[in-house]
Amino acid sequence: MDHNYKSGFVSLIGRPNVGKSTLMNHLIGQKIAITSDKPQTTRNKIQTVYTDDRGQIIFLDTPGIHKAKNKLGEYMVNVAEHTLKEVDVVLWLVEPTTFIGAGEQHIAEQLNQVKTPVILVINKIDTVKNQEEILTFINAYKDICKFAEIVPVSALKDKNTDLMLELIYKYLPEGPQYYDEDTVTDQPMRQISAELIREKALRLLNDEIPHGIAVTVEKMKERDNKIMDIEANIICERESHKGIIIGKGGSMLKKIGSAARREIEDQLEMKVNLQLWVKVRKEWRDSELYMKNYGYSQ
Ligand code: GDP
Ligand code: K
Ligand code: MG
Repeated sequence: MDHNYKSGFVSLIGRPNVGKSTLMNHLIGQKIAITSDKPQTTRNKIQTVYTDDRGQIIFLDTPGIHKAKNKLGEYMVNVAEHTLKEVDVVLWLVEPTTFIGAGEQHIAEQLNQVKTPVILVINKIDTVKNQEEILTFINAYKDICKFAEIVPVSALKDKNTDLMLELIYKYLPEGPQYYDEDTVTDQPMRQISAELIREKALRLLNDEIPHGIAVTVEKMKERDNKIMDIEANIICERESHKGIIIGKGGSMLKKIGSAARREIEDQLEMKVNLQLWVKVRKEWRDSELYMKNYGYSQ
């Protein structure tokens, strides 16, 4: 390892749906953080590790910074805001627009209070027809926050992401390779499985239900003949939701289960036997005890 090897921690922030998980997944070329078109898909701090010959970047895919509405919301906000001070670089992902809402103002206020260098990443530029417009987005953001660097990218089309990496390395200290180069995440397989099941539920169910859903993996055990037995619970807030999640004759639960199973099999590289159960826990998002149970605490 040469003496210019750099390494450090990068916090990825931005409002829900700007493409944080997409960016992470494309960088490491493997699906770790789940993505969907519904906000607040990412609830936990997920570490992804990017390694190349320049060094190693450890990304924290933080939940969105926003005003908390309940205990789960408070938890997510705390995770995000605490990370800002501890990292070497903050990456702030935004939509390609001059419209700066209360959410962005709130994020800018938090960022102006920390010394950590902030790189503004304007994502989804593949959707911008007139590339000159990008300059107006840049100027709008310059008005509310001080940036070390600004870079327009497309996470989905992998456009400019290497330039973004170069800019990140510029602000990282020389340091050790923290993780083995095959490591792409420190998320235990159990948690990844739970997130994959939750992702399928989010995608297949209609809009009103997903926010109240949590998934717990109760059992994950390998059989002698290379089959992984997994038992998981989908937790929802209402009896009526339970009925919808199960579906007519169990059809919806079956759909969620087989979609999730296929992806878990890809990740584990072995056959999976997945059993799903649906449970009702009223108001779980307002109960600290339940939240601990479902893994939302540190
Ligand atoms: P997160 O909530 O910030 O993690 O956002 P996601 O990664 O889940 O992405 C939200 C939605 O935006 C998904 O439908 C993505 O496919 C889409 N998206 C993400 N990046 C891009 C991009 O560069 N271009 C376009 N057109 N869509 C994107
Ligand atoms: K999302
Ligand atoms: Mg996400």
